[in-house]
Amino acid sequence: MLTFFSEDSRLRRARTELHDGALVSPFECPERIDLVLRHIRQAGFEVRTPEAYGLGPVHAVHDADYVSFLETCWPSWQAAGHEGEAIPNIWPARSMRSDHVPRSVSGKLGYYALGADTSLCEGTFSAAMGSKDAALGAVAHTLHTQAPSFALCRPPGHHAASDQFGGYCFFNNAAIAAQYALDAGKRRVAVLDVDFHHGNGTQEIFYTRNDVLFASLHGDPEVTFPYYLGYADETGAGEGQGYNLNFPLPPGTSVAAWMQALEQALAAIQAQECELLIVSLGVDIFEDDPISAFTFKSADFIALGERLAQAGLPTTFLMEGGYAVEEIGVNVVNVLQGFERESPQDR
Ligand code: OKP
Ligand code: ZN
Repeated sequence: MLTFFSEDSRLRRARTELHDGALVSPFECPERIDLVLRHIRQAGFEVRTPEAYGLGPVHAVHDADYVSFLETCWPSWQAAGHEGEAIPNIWPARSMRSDHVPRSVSGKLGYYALGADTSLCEGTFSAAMGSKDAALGAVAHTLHTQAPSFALCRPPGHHAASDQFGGYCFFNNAAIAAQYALDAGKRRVAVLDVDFHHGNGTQEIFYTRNDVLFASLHGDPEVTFPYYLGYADETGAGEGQGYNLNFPLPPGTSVAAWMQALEQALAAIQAQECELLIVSLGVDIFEDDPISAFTFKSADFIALGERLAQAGLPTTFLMEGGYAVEEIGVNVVNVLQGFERESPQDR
């Protein structure tokens, strides 16, 4: 499967993640790229560098002030004389005002952050630009050829909301790609999010719209990050009513139960006449993922790819989570090869 990847994705090399009360080396590290690329190359997939699409497609789904903040945060943080990486530690929580963006970089940081797990550092903005370019290159390829494509996006995107970063995400690659497809003439796009964590950002961006159907299978937010979104009763609002589908599942959910939820998600995608399928492909549903709690074995990812192909839609896969264990490469390629094997033109 044709793969899109920008070397700029390597430019983010954060040293710190606030995890379980300690500053640790981030789970979302550039080595993840090599783990996946090695298996992509072994599978014989061509890897293509995307063109630079600039900020136009970013502004189509993200707030302009948020985008400027991401671009200027690191130099401002350094100019303020701070020694560590930029980590928010105060937010406009419920008891305070959220209608005013403070002038100070520390105040802006909390305003534009979802949490404290994601440090901003040198190269973060450039890496986020490369990541969304990969997504755009892949979706443009699928739009032009109907052929499936894979974007090795890094950093991931699905937690990034219209004006907030966090959960290792800055630009919402899936939302940017979906909007690009709509702007290119598609009438309705499905975003299917199979990452272990709920795609709160993608949900937020499209919550009141019916031109993007968002369906997500994920760890129950009662006990799983991001905790404050991803419940089953979030079904969309206004014109978007019925176009948001959450399948929260308990930690330890069997692959069989997970595949049953997938059947329901795919049935909705089929019923709503979606013209393109964007898969937010997190392989952190793997049994040995260090920060997740589902039970996929490597072979199960082949079955996932096969089932997605049976939906019969032009499909773009975007990399989301899946952390530094050797198997992330195998698991990604298993999905893509399962998909190719089951695709109509190959039958
Ligand atoms: C990003 B993606 C560990 C708790 C969770 C954030 C998880 C972000 C996952 N300290 N931290 O959805 O894979
Ligand atoms: Zn995840």
